[in-house]
Amino acid sequence: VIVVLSGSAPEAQISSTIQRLADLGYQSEILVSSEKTLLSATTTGEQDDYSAAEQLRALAWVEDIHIEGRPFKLVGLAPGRMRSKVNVGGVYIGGSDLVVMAGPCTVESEEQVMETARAVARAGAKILRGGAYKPSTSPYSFQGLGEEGLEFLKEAGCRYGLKVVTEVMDVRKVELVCQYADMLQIGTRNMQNYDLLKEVGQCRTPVLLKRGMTAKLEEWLLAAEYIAAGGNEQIVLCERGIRSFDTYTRNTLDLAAVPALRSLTHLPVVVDPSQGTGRRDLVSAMSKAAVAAGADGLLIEVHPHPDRALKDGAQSINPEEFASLMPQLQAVSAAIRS
Ligand SMILES: [Mn+2]
Repeated sequence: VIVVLSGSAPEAQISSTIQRLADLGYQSEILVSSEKTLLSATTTGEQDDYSAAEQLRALAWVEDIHIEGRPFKLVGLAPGRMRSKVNVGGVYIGGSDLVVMAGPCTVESEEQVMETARAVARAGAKILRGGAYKPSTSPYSFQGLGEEGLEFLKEAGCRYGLKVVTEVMDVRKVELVCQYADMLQIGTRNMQNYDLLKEVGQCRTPVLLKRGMTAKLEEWLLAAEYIAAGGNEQIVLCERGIRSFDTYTRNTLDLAAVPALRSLTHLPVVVDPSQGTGRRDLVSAMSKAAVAAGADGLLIEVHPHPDRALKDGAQSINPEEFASLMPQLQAVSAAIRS
């Protein structure tokens, strides 16, 4: 831990900080004493750097605290640690093959799911996506078909040889969703719902953890750490865009996160270009860019009739567009993996 003290900190404040660090189990050393005073604090014990930092922030003269090294004991990339492959019912994410997950934003009807599943399976998708429980900004908006929607997804998956990924929003529904899904999705709004993260940590079903719309990479990885700490290390990270000042696109798709995460974690990373842009005319280009950046897979919204979709039609592509995109994705994948 590096503790930065304000420039004018007198001797008494420096020594009281050193004392406080010692009480917390840290040995410290003064690094620079010209403009600012930096204390480098190390511990040999099991102290949690985050709790120590939290307590040190209470000192008025402490300006900043940097936690060095990798706080992600389980999801962090340690020397010699192999990259994880996540097994979604026999489909491996993080291996040599690009895995495409596709389907409607929302499960609307049995026919809609079947029609989409048939089309995306034929084009080469391996996993069917679709929301049975939908988080909506307004409480009066459509909230999804619930368990009936889960049944349609499972049925479509069985019929067309696709695995199923679907969102779980409620701790009380985790067991139920596990009965239908091959992979549980944690949505952007729930990335920091720690009770839900702990609950899916108790499952043996793989988890697709979307990035919180305002989450830093560190916060995102700590959310993954929660799931892993519960015992479930089958986690795939999904970049889905972050909030920024520009409203031209729905979100700002942070593709730099893909190679950045490569150097921080062994977990596979996939990208959602649909939510990431909010515009169907940008989905194809950003899908290819994501694969070029090293993504292990994609999550793409496909609807048989995007103009009539209940939700996210503006960012959904149709089955024909999806079918013409797939060979291009394979070509990019082959180019960067060669
Ligand atoms: Mn959607």
